[in-house]
Amino acid sequence: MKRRYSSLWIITGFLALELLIFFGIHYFLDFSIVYNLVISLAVDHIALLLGWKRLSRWLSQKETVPQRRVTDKIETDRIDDEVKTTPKKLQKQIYDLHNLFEISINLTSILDPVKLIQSSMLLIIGQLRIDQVIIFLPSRKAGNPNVFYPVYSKGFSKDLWKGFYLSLKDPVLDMFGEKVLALDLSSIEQKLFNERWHKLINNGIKMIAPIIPRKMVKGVIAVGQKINKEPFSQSEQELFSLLAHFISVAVANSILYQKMERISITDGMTELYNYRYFKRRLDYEVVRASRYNHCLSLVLFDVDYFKNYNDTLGHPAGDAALKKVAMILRSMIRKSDIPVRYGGEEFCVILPEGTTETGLVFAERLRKQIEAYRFEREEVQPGGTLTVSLGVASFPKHADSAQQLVKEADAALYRAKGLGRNRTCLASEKDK
Ligand code: GH3
Ligand code: MG
Ligand code: MG
Repeated sequence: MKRRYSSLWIITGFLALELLIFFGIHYFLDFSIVYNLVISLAVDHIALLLGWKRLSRWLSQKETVPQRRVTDKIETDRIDDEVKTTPKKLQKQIYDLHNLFEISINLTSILDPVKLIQSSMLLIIGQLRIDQVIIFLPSRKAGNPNVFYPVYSKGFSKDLWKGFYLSLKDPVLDMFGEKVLALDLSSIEQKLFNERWHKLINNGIKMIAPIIPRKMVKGVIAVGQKINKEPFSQSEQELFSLLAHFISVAVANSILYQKMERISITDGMTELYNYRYFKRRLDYEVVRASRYNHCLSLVLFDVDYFKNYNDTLGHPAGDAALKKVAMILRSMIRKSDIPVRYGGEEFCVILPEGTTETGLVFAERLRKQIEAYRFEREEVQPGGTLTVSLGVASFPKHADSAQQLVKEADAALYRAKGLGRNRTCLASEKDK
């Protein structure tokens, strides 16, 4: 019954088609295909109506010429379309890959952390076409590596993020895991947001990505909406993940470089600057003092009878005493002063812009401080206490070069030793 009705529909359609062709509508459509298709369906139905089941079965199994023409046309159109669009798509993909390759090379070549952060943020702004970005990193001042403070922000009023921070314990940051993947804040469960996240969202933040230098979240990049206000697409979210990954690698690179640089200029035992750095820095400070007509003071000192302390109490006790001397020295200097382990049990301090008087005053204060400090079993020392002898020389009063300044301070120290130790001697002008 159903079949009969559908056959009636086909015949009606066939007649309607004839009418359309008659009235010239074929001008607008490719009627040859439609016409042939309808004929084939009509033949199929007429065969069924007449009980020619074998013919009907054969017809339904076999793709008829008009049907093949339709599928062929669709396929040809698809191939045509692909031929037209594929080179453009490939060109864009090659361009994007080249672009990303350059970004990665440029970022990893920046070793200065401040420049790296600035370049990273400009990169994010440019690539994602946004105008709001914040980067959160641990603050060395705060001393907690698991709390991130905004170190760079763009597109916000100046004081908006003052006192703001994100904690690694935060459940939202917990979602990052070990992989650098950007998160769309709209896809995160509302109940995970505390008031800090509400502040971020209310100020336009849409996506966040972690900075993971070595499997540990060491910072967060947060971005606002796109300039054209459209939502981020899946590929833009992936791009953000990729950029955050590059930034993470560059940050790891820069941290490693900083560490290597610090190690290369630091004495491992006392954590004061080493002799290599001292030489370089003294040359620089002397040139600077000479250019700006400043003074510069150098204090050189040596532990008295240290061989005795070492031999009596053993090398580890000697090491511990040297560390204590370094600690006392560090506690007494200003930020601009340069404390150095000159070698063995000898130390020195460069006091930039220090006059002869400031050098002398500092040396005496240091001597008294060390004398007063209760070192482990210092009673074994000849005078009953562990002491130091010091020599002070200043530029330009006692020397006109870095080399001569060291020589003069050393000569003064030698004099202090000769005069009985535990004292400070000043380089004499006539020695110049
Ligand atoms: P002076 O008062 O003339 O300076 O006598 P001194 O015994 O301090 O001088 P000397 O040069 O005879 O001995 C220095 C000693 O310092 C010898 C060495 O064993 C010890 N020393 C040097 N560097 C280190 C170190 O890193 N650790 C320890 N424990 N001892 C050190
Ligand atoms: Mg000594
Ligand atoms: Mg010595």
